[in-house]
Amino acid sequence: MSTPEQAIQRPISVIVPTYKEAGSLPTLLDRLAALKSRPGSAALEVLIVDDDSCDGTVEMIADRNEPWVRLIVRTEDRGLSPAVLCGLDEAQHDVLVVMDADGSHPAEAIPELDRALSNGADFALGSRYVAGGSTEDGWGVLRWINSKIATWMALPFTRALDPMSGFFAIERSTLQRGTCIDPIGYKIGLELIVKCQCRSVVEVPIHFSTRTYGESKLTLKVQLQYLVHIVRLGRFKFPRLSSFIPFAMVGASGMAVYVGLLALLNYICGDVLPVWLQIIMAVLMTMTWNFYWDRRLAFWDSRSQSIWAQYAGFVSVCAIPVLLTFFLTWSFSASTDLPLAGLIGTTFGSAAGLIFNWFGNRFFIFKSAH
Ligand SMILES: Nc1nc2c(ncn2[C@@H]2O[C@H](COP(=O)(O)OP(=O)(O)O)[C@@H](O)[C@H]2O)c(=O)[nH]1
Ligand SMILES: [Mg+2]
Repeated sequence: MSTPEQAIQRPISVIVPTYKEAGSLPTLLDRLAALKSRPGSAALEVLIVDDDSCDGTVEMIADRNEPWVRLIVRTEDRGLSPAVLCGLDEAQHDVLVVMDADGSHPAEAIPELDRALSNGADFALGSRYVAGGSTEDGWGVLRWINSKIATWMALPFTRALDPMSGFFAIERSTLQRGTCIDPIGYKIGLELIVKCQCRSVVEVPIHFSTRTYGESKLTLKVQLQYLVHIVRLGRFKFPRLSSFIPFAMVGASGMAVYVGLLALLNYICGDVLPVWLQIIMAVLMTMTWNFYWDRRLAFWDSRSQSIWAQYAGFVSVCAIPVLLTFFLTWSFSASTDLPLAGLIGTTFGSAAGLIFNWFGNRFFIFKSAH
């Protein structure tokens, strides 16, 4: 935990995104004022970045009339992450701290976060899960599980125990390393750790209090956005793997589609269509299925190119495994049911195609934009 009377060593800008936090803000500002007035403290500015809450926030800040507190009211591009980015942009000092307005984050830990940066960390996190950190009793089990799963999903990007924390500090020079910072979702801290290539992430233990006023804005929609965020971070940090894994998964789904189509075609028109034609129809439809999903999920970064040229290229690259699938299915169909023959055919065809098709498509057809 932070030492109670530690002074602020370097000028710091504290960014506080707010939405309907008029009830919580006075206490936070009092705590920040107490921190600022510690003997020997360097300058502290606070930027309240409010998304036009219309709840008295503007009047309250005006009444307090504290020159070190700046209010920015945003009316467009609302959302937590854009608000934080706006605050980071407007901040005057080189040490930047982001925290919630709701009282969950102890302002008194700010000097400790700054000290971690001074000692060489790229990123300092106020952490609930590092030794010495805690969450207030009464944190529901569901919220705890939710937080743990989210943390687990962030493991490919950071070993930090609490990367979901909205309480963090970063130096401007580190922030400026960030490329393509994408303000989707809630986890701007995780976004900055990845995009600003923060290698040394230090966690400062904090006691995370439950908010006293207002409600959490962590809705189900926000949690779904987190999944999209993780996928995007994966594409940024591990572009090849993020292409190959979906490609393999689409390939596996294609096997099921192929066998299902053969069963369906055989059931509906087995008496009128020759087997070879049923197989060709199933092969073509499966290839189109794979093309559609591969283009969306595996080769997402080259979707600006012509879809028809890509389709033609995809079909040519897949020709050998597709022919293998066709001939195996056809020859086994003489001695067994068509769907089972299809399963044998597609197993060998897909195995042959997995590496060959991926390399062919990745390097010749869907050329990466980066
Ligand atoms: N400017 C802005 N702030 C937001 C928005 N959503 C949440 N916040 C603020 O971001 C901080 C974190 O939100 P909170 O609801 O406490 O999330 P939780 O701590 O995960 O429950 C709080 O200070 C909120 O007021 C938003 O859309 N715009
Ligand atoms: Mg909060």
